[in-house]
Amino acid sequence: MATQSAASKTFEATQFKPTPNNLDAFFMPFTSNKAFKANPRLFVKAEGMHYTTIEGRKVLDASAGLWCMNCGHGRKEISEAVARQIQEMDYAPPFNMGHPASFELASRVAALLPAGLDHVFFTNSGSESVDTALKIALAYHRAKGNGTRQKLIGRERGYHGVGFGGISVGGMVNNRKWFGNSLAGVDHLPHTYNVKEMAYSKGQPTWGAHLAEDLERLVALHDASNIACVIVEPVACSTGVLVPPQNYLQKLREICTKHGILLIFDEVITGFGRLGASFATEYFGVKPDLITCAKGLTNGSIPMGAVVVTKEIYDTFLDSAAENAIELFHGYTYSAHPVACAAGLAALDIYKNDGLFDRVKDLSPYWENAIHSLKGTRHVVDLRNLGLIGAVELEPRAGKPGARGQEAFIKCYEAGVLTRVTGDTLAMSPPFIVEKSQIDQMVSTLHEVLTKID
Ligand code: PXG
Repeated sequence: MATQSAASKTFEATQFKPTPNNLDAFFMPFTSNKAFKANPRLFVKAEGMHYTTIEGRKVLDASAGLWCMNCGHGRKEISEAVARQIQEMDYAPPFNMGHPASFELASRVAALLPAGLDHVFFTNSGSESVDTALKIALAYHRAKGNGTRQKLIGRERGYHGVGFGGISVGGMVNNRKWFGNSLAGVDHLPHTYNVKEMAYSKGQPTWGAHLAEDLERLVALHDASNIACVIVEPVACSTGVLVPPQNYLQKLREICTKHGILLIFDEVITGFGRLGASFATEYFGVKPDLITCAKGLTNGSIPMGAVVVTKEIYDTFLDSAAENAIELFHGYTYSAHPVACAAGLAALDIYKNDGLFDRVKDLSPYWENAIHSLKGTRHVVDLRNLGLIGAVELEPRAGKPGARGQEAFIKCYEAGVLTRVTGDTLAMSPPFIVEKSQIDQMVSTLHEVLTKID
């Protein structure tokens, strides 16, 4: 007893001691904590196309935050909807209970997708969407009496978030190698990038559709009766923007259908207009069985993700469960959080009212030309684009992969443009409200920076 009260006294004392106002305690994600804390970059305000730094400097947002602020920053329609909802009802349990906005948002998301992709499960992030989709794929096959279909197929260089499911099907080595063996029962398709065959392709490369046929090799190896699903990003963004070769996704669809394998499109980035269509499925004319999304769903303002499944998948769960039984043993405390739903509904209104998906379509040719105007710039070895996505691939410094990319990223930020960097690739994905003059500013800043750095 005596030691216990001594311990709780110490705890009380530490609870109320003044906290130092420094950068130490926050263990930052996907960041060099040491480098950042030695030279911090802090944003304090965001409006339209710009961030304001703590020093009061304006920075043009060429990356839509982290590919999520599609409508631009500071949208009053969203902040007002969020404020209204949190005052009206701050939370409602999603298990066994409901609230109207969740049903409305599900219908509105389904309405953006091709007929048949019409049932929506809510999550709180892209990573949760991916793990949810993989679990639905496994449970679907089991509900159909095909419980041996357990193998998950991802792709090299794929990024599917950071859950154990996502890193298992993902194919970026640093995101996997630290964390043990991850899930068993996973295999990977080859990635689709080949600089010799496709450097400087505008839009989709003409070479590479045959790479989808590798799925036949995996079917021959594992047997279709053991394979649950294939998950790919229609455009692999985090790995440095790999645009799918013409006809590649169509081929993948055909092979999946032939073997009864579910096809999952991870549209966490491509969903909600990034390509100039509501989703990549519409843009490419290829219909998967499941779609994961997040980011643009709420314009990045409140964390939220979703998984959309076909009527066939949904009906399978409902038809195979006993009366009054739970059909899917999966869900989150914050699935369909009312405040996130309010943000989602407001974001969908903005996309519609401002015609933002069409704006992306209209701006895409200008964007393509702007990106490709960097051909011949010092250090540039490839340029890639689709919709409002662009990538500038730099030649790595000898023996120091990633160093040139990181320096270019920092110098662009110092020159007033926020890009994204992965290895030696700089990616850009501006909000859809971007003006042509701002696209010019992004490209000229990159040109200047690359001309100056070693
Ligand atoms: N799938 C895809 C295709 C993604 O791009 C996730 C899943 C995971 O989402 P969450 O919400 O759990 O982070 C993503 C996320 C970058 C970058 O700069 C990309 C993402 C996240 C952060 C940075 O490339 N994509």
